[in-house]
Amino acid sequence: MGKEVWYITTPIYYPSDNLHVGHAYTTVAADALARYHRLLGEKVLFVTGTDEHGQKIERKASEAQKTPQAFVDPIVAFIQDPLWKRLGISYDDFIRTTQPRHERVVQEIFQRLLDKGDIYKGVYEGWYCLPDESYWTESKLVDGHCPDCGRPVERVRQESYFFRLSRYQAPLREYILSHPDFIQPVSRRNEMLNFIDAGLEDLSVSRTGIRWGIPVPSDPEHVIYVWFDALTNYLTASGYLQDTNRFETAWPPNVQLVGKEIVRFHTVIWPIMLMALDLPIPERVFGHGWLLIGQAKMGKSLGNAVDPIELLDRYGVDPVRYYLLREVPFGADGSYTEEALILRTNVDLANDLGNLLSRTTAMINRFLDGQVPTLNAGSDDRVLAGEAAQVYREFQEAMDQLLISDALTAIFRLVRRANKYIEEQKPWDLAKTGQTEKLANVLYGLWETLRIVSVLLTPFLLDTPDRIRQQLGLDAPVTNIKEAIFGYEPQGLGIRRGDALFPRIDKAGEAVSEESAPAPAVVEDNWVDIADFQKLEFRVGTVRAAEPVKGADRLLQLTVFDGVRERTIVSGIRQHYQPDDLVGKQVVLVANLKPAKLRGIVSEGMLLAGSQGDVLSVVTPLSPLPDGARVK
Ligand code: ME8
Repeated sequence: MGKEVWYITTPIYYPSDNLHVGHAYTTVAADALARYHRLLGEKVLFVTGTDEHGQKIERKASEAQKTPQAFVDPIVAFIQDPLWKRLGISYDDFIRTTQPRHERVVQEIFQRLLDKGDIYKGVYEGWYCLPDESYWTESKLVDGHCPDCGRPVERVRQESYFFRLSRYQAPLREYILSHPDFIQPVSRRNEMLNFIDAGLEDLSVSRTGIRWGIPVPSDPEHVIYVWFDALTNYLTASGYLQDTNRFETAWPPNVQLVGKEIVRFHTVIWPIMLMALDLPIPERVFGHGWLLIGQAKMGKSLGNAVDPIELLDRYGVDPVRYYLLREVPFGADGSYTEEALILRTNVDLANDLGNLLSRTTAMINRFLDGQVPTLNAGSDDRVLAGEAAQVYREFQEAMDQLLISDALTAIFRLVRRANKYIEEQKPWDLAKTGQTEKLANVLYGLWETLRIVSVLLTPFLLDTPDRIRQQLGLDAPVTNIKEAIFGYEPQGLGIRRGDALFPRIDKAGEAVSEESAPAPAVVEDNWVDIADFQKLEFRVGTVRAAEPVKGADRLLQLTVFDGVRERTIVSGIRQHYQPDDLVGKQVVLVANLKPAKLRGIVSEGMLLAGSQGDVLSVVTPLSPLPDGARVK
């Protein structure tokens, strides 16, 4: 027996509150990697779960006047279903640190290290950061606050058990240097080496005075430190001390995904625990970046957390998964915005991918009676075959390095190449001029590209690959990544055109129905000539008077001086401005708009204003300009 299972973990999350999009980010990424490895034909163990002990949960529960267990149970149930269920998280095991299987393992490990002398009893005097559940010495504090999160720390002085980190400082350093893949990305590796070189002090691994945790077996007044408890979850879930077969085939983890703020726990304390237990150390700990709202980390404590369930309700699971996996290069910090999610969905999924499918199936219907052509051996057109082969290589390289966003970028490059190929080959001309053999080859290439894309997208998206395959006339779901090789022979298959793959989403987050959707066209269709733009005359003017239009609760009547004369302009901004707000302000007007009668008043022009959803703002020059100045 040996290692034959590909083992991947996420952090186990604190069920102190509902989880947010930041937690979904790590978990969806781990899920995509797990699905990818299953498609490689590997056995996979994908573990996620919840970290339920500790003082923070104890306090929250008491605020809610519940026992800690009664407090966390519904939160954990919600994480499993609907949260992870709807996001399609294909975990093989969900570990809770309150499960008896885990408590046994934590106690056993603690006792072993105590027996071995790696844990000893002493007195702890120092500082504790409650939100991070981490200990700090005076010298590490920054202005008296936690050096990690900047929040206030609490003074602690008590009898405590200590874990002899200091004994392992040199071996850990040596291990990190001789295993360049252990800590990724490289920047975090350097950070950790610096941290270690500053000196490792023995770590307090027990607390008295709190009850919500796993007791030290030989001294139950002491509760085991929550991070010692939490890190052990990876051992418990692999079957350590319980299921030898499971453990020996799975250990050590191939990839442990964590957010960058907990890399230190996972690359200092954790490997030292394993060294002390004589166990192999994980292959890779990957510390990814943060999703930010503006400049700040999205998080529970800052009150800027975005609820993933709301996004799922609004956009559906595949756009949400796609956005999380594609938007930010894995490793770096990145801004989260809903606008970017909408843009990704509209541009990549609805426009590029959706159009390729709809154009390809429409042309096979029209020109070949819906019969999927087979590959003509005589064809020397290798354009799409070559691009597909290149993309497949890049995709695999990227996935092996956990560069998930790069893998998706490669796939969508293939999609865009195929769209461009349609423009180059002009199948409609080939049909018109009777070049049937060439036409069949071109349409085969497009069909085959879409089939390959459906294979490559399988780790990332849930039902989209099958929906593509359905329209292509394929019934079987993807089972192996090797299916992404160009040259499939579609014997006797027929196209089954269906709905648009992704409806476009308008700015308010509503799916735009097909009928009212602007033609999902290439961007160039929206371009205007400079000559067209110059036909419009924008000028600066000053509002001299403003009053409501009687009987129209949206309209204001404005008198605007345009540098030459006063004009009357009727504008639909009454719900956003009081008349007095506008008097004396400069505005930009469309000066050559044909006058029109509104509610019996002749309006001689129009004001520029921007709006989105419920907000509206009239456009004004940043610094004053002479009235009549042209805006262009
Ligand atoms: O730290 N951007 O749990 P936790 C990206 N229980 N990822 C984010 C994020 C953001 N804004 N916010 C959270 C704990 N995450 C411990 C872990 S493991 C043995 C114990 C993700 O509930 C990211 O993976 O605070 C981060 O490391 C984790 O959630 C923290 O979750």
